[in-house]
Amino acid sequence: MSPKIHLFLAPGACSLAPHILLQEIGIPFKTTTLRVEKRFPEEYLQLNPKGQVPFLHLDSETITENPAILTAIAQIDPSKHLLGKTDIEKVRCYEWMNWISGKLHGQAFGSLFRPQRYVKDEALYDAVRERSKETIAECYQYIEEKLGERKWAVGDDFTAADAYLFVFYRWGGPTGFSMKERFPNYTRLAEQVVKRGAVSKAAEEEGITLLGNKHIWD
Ligand SMILES: N[C@@H](CCC(=O)N[C@@H](CS)C(=O)NCC(=O)O)C(=O)O
Repeated sequence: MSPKIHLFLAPGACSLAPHILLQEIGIPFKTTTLRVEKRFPEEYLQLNPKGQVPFLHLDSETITENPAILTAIAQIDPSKHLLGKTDIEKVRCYEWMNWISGKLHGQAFGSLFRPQRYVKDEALYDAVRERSKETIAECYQYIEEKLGERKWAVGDDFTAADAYLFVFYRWGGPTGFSMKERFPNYTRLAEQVVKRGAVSKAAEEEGITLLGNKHIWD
């Protein structure tokens, strides 16, 4: 019997990665769209006290944190190999997901969009944002070099790591980075990702453009 699945997301947010994975699996699921750009809606705090999207209801479980959510979704249909095909590919997938969640999202973009997490004094926000841009550039360069000539981030096929990397590729243009010119390997990966039917479906449902600059909220 299929599990009962309900994803809480915000358009174009990091929740796009689990949304893509659910579409890849192709079993029925429900979504609820929340707006989080200003403040996470208070009435949903009882469902996720962390006050963030994504969170996933999987039968009677509530799951938070992208690497955990992506894992839970991938486990629903192991035949899709969304965490890779071999043990070492799985390890590499976790290596990507943890780094994306902690460094690229939490630290780099987190300090750009929400400098108040890092300093109390509003007068210092711009200085924090400036440093964030440098950290984002360093992260993008790391991705660029780590990808090299590879078609996909892990192994020889699409995995959760690609969906998750794609989210932050989308955020690059609107943040002021010339993604195509500066990061051709990352661009190649993003262009592969957008060709997938599952990705178009997720984007259509969220009302976002895939490589445009609408909706990049953190
Ligand atoms: N560590 C969390 C981060 C989730 C996160 O930062 N979500 C953003 C959207 S991309 C959010 O809900 N921001 C609202 C807020 O922090 O108030 C994860 O990986 O799932």
